[in-house]
Amino acid sequence: MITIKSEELFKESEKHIPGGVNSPVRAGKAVGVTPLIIRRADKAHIFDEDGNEFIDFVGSYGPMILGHNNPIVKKAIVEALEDSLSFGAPTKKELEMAILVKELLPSIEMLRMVNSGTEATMSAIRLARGYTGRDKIVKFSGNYHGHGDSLLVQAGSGIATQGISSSSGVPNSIIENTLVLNYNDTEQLETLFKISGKDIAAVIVEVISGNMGVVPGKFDFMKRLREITKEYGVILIVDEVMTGFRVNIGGAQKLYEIEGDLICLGKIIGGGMPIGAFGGKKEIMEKLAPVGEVYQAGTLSGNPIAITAGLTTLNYLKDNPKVYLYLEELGERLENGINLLIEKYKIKAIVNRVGSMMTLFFTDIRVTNFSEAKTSDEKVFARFYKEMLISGIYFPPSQYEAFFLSNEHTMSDIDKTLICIENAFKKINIDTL
Ligand code: KE4
Repeated sequence: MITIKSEELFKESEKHIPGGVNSPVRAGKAVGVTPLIIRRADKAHIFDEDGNEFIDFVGSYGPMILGHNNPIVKKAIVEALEDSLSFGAPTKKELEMAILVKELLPSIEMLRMVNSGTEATMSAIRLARGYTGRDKIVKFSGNYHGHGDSLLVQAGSGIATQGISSSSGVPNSIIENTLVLNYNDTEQLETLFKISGKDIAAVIVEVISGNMGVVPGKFDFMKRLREITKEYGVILIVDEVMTGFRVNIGGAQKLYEIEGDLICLGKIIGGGMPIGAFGGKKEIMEKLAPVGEVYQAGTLSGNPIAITAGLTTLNYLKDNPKVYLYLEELGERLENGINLLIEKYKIKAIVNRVGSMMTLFFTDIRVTNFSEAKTSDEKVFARFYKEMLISGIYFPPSQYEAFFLSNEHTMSDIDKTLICIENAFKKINIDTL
């Protein structure tokens, strides 16, 4: 694989952009690979500046559920461009988006658009604190909710990859109000609430985690979390930035039949354009300026072009429910194929999957929380990652990220991927002999 142009361009980028990237996980530090400079993508394939072609399982870390270059989304954006890019004023499209999201996610009575998942979670935390008058928040180790100060504690995703337990630059006065529990640990949850329940403003949770790798929430844990937050008047913030419209048109809330008080959205809601959103109960949301006294704002919030991309994507998913059946078929084929290969080559690895998001952990124990995820052999993952890249398979460059499938992946893409995985397992086996 020739990567001359990528190497030259990345070397230059490192002089002008910290680490050469605009988001740390892309730097590939955890796998020891110089990032490829991507030129374009189409359907389920991505192409770098040297013309190498890959089957794409990153999908921009979630948004590209309809695949790249979707003609319907593209046409809608081109038409919207005729009316200019941004006004800084209310538009009909924002209203359409709010009504559609409320229809798809009944737990949302009112919605506020922002420009990223981080803005959504950061704003939801501030709103919960403003509504309850309490300061403490609870998150779970391995859950990542973006880079808002209160939430950069024992986070997953890029933090897990970087091995940073919390970021520098965040004052202790902020962190001391953030309590961290083990994911899926009901006993610890009960104990904390007995001691501090009445001081907690909010619990924020990924009902299906995607940022320590894919780790589904246990049903009884999530049910108890919803009950105990209600008992203590604590706002339950369900972070569906990754799972919203991904695992089901109704998100993880639908699969788990629980309703958060506030819900955070991102990724798919923007269809590939920068969008986040948060919403929930009317009585809470109306605490937001200009109605209430919790301030939150954004120059490009509800940007008409971004909304067009998101609205077109969500309407397509709503009108074509068979997309989720197809994504399940693809995911099942890939998961079953990998499990057969793990068995055949006696590889220390397990697969966690929910629908079209999945992770191959190089460990031989069940992964139900962050400490179990961290038993994975990151060196073997790095070896696996490199072998797959050389074979034309583009996975996220971290053991603690999810692979994503799209409506444009084909069964032959899956079968080709499984052949590449088999070759990688053979080489890993030789290494570990
Ligand atoms: P953004 O600010 O990156 O749009 O969203 C933050 C966020 C919030 N909540 C959840 C559950 C998320 O997964 C994310 C962002 N996810 C990571 C991928 N694990 C984004 C990739 C990156 O940081 O480059």
